[in-house]
Amino acid sequence: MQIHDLEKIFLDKIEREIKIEPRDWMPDAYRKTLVRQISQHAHSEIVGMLPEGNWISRAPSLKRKAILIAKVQDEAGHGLYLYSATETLGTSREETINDLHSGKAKYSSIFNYPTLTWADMGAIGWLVDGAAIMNQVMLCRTSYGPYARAMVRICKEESFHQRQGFDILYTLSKGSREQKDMCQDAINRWWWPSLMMFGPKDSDSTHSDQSMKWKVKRMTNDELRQRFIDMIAEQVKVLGMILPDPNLKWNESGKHYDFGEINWGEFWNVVKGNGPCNKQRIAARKKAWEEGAWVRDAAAAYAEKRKAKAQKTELEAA
Ligand code: BYC
Repeated sequence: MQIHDLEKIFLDKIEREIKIEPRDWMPDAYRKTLVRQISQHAHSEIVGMLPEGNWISRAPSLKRKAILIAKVQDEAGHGLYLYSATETLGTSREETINDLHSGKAKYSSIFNYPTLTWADMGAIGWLVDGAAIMNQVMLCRTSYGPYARAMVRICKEESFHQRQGFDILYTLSKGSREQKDMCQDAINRWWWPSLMMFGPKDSDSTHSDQSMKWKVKRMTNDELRQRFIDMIAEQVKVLGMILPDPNLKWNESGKHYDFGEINWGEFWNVVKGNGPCNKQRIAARKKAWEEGAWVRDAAAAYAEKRKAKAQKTELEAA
């Protein structure tokens, strides 16, 4: 079959909302954009375990500790589904992880900020997971089958994450003066970085146009960001707290909240590796990878042994 026939079949599937599966023909650029996005998403989940892992030993009660451990474990699971989805595109796990360690692959800017108080666990759950869900709900309908299916499962767990974050902040917001201040301080620090999670403005987004045509993305960065702001601007009222944006205002004619200018200089600085915790995060991941080498070796040796045993049994039976 000619390449243009294959491309026609591919585009026809996209048009008719038929998922593209690993064995299907796909344009190289589509494969490349998926490897880039899915692997970066996987890295975000794995690096995202670090800021919260920082508070497991300091959670204020046994119940909060158990919940936080479960959440961080869920994130490890999300990373693994997504690394597997990347592998279906013909990229090995080692390659993907090397790209993270070498700085070639990105991960979400948000995880380069420090977690200074317990209230940050609440703000991460409510705002960071909230932003992640807003983005990931649309990704449940992405055109690549393995990514879409991973997203369905991830979204279910993320909803629980967001609720637990809100619950932490709600408790603090009803507490002592000091607890209320801690809650407001965490919201102040996490609000703007959460808005940056959606990526650059549409006019500065490199990949959006093509990704929208291929239905990899179903909504643009700005559309999702606006939806998130409209949702959070209402929820913050329940906490009796405020969002740190003097320009946040309901726009009656547009039926949305107007908001202030995002500091894009800060965003690109963090993306380029100069955020408060970039170096620390990559160093922690490299250390974990090196210290986990014996586990990977042992698992590979065990798998090899089982395979040899299965082959022997098969030969004996034949
Ligand atoms: N941070 O053309 P654009 C979670 C990069 S974790 C860093 O708009 P695209 C959780 C972008 O990669 C959930 N880099 O890109 C875990 C591109 O550079 P490259 C994380 C960013 O791909 C633990 C350039 O800027 N979610 O839930 O069309 C605890 C131009 O951007 C960022 C995902 O990963 C950023 N924020 O759109 C709690 C969702 N934004 O690649 C929670 C999957 C942009 O050309 N990803 N860049 O070098 C996506 O949906 C899309 O990739 C994005 C960006 C919307 C993020």
